[in-house]
Amino acid sequence: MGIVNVTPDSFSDGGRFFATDAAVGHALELAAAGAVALDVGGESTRPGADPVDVAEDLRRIVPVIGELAAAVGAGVAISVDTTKPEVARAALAAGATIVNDVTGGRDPELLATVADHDAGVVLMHMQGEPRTMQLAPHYDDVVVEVGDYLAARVDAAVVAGIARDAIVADPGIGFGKTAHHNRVLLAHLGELAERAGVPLLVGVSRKRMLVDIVGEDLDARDDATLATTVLAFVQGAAIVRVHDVSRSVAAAAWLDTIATNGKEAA
Ligand code: PMM
Repeated sequence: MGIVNVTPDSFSDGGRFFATDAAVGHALELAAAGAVALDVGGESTRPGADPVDVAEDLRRIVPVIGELAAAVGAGVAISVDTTKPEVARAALAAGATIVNDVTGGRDPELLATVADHDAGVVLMHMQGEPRTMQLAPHYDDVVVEVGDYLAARVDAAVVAGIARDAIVADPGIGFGKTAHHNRVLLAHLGELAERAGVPLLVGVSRKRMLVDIVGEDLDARDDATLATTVLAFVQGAAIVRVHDVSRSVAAAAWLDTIATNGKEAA
């Protein structure tokens, strides 16, 4: 899944893709690089970010989604990164087919909207809310708590009328978690997927946990992202959400070749 942030304050692309044309052009590059989904978001969820009102969010994302829906082939899905039912509804009407909700469908209206449109949904775990989530994250057992939360959210989505095979769960790396929590979750993706009962999506691309290891340099952050892409796939994740799609696609293909050859030789 390629990240298309249509925000002026995105920490990872410095707001360079704020203009519709630039966002569409960037998204099409990600599709050409092998993305199977393009995740379009108009509101930053990074820690401490200010909320964006519905009208501004719609101004940012609807034109981008409309243009992308007309431009990409059937093999590429358009996803909208939102927690707001009104934004989800407009995005689905404009051609998106997936809603990526970082609150895991806490708002029943958002789940009902997804169900109404026969759309897919990504349900992510977050402790607290973006403004305050990094102040004092606490878990007794992060794998059990995140896994059980995701299972409960999947059940709520199914009750709301969303098909189970249209649901993906996400442990929410960096969302109300310390570096230690993030590492424990990444090391237990298989157990998390089992607890959630649906495939997992993982987003680590360019995040703070990597900056803490390799520093701010973008190239180094993309290299470190690649390490987490490989780790995520080895641990059983189904999808990774990344900025640099071509590197992750190449790594996934190499991983596949190496692992397949290894199994055939055994
Ligand atoms: N991370 C961000 C935004 N949306 N959605 C999902 N499902 N998973 C994530 O990890 C996630 C997300 C924040 O990162 P960005 O600002 O680079 O998009």
